[in-house]
Amino acid sequence: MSIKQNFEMAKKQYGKWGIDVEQALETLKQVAISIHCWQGDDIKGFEVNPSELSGGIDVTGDYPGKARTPEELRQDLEKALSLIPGKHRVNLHAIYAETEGETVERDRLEPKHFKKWIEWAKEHGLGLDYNPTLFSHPKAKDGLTLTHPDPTIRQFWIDHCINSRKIGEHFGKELGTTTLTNIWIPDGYKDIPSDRLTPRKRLKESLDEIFSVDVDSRYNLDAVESKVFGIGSESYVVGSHEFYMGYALKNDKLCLLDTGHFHPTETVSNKISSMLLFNEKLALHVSRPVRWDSDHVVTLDDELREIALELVRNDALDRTIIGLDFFDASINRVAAWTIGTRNMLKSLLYALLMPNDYLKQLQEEGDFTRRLALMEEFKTYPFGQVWDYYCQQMGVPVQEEWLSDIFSYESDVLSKREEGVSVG
Ligand code: RNT
Ligand code: ZN
Repeated sequence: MSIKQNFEMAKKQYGKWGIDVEQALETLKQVAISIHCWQGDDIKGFEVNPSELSGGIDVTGDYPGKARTPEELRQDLEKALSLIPGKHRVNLHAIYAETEGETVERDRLEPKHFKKWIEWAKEHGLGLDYNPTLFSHPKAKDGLTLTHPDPTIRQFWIDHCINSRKIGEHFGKELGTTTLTNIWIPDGYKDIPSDRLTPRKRLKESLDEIFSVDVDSRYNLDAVESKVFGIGSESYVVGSHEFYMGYALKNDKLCLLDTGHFHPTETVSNKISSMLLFNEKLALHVSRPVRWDSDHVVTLDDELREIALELVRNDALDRTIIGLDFFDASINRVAAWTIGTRNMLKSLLYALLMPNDYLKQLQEEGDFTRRLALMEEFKTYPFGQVWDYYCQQMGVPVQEEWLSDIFSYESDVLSKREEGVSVG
């Protein structure tokens, strides 16, 4: 049977439940995922004198072929994007600036250092998102940035965050689509603090200063990303969830929830509805924690589907900025992007093909038997056939066909990178 015939059969099955499959695909088409550029080069960036990765995050593996230059990174992103249905966004970090060999300190970065990224984004119809980089730097060596006791170090990072917001605003203006600029800091302590309050007071003050600079919210939105612990900040993280939830609510900023930044049995899916009751918009870093914030490639697991269901059921796709955040250097990096992003989209399609109104009604009526039975039965409804059809319609490879593209790209492009041509 052809993909189209399979699709027609699937459509009939969903149709029995009043589910409009064509409408679901239309909705899916409108969703832009913010794809993190840092999967392509193990969060190295292109600074003239790069520091080792720090901040309590880690990339493991040494799969050959990582991008060594902005050109290579963009080429790899293009490859991944050609295997993912839809129009998406690319999420940059400050360390991906292009300064043409000149050392530009992070507190001196300007929009012009992202000229090529903007041109590229325009050419490919992509939106851009942005992050100041408050790690992998001599001034972040002791694990403190915006909360450092030394005011000159704090000021350096405050200035960096301010120029980041301006860079975000510039992206938004140039590309005609609002940029999300997200602040994540590693600050915390390995061991039990004797004072939890003072660093948090300082973080509040630093953020107030950063946000006191006017940036047009039509072009740039600000988010703050919390965390529960990191390597070297096991006992205390200044920017905890409660801290940022309070800060964001009071100051009209977005909270960014990273799915790896909570206790292992705490789920982001269960937070979305509460967050959306009190916040106009929400930002996500969809990742996959394995025992800890390990940033594994996103798979189509229960929690991913549950997140997608929350976004769909609560009509929150327009109010949520879905970003990805994983870094795996033990597999082909372009494949990592492809797998993770396709999974994010698959989970949304899965959620769009559920009889969500009826399931809500069953709960209201107290019919928990039917609620459970249907939620389980729908897990094996033919959503894969709808996904295949969608991929075909969108001009990207169907099922695992994309793997052969990846492996030809690996032999034609990625493997050549190891042949000693040293760059940068
Ligand atoms: C770290 C945060 C943060 C980073 C990126 C590189 O724990 O999740 O989002 O992963 O900014
Ligand atoms: Zn994150």
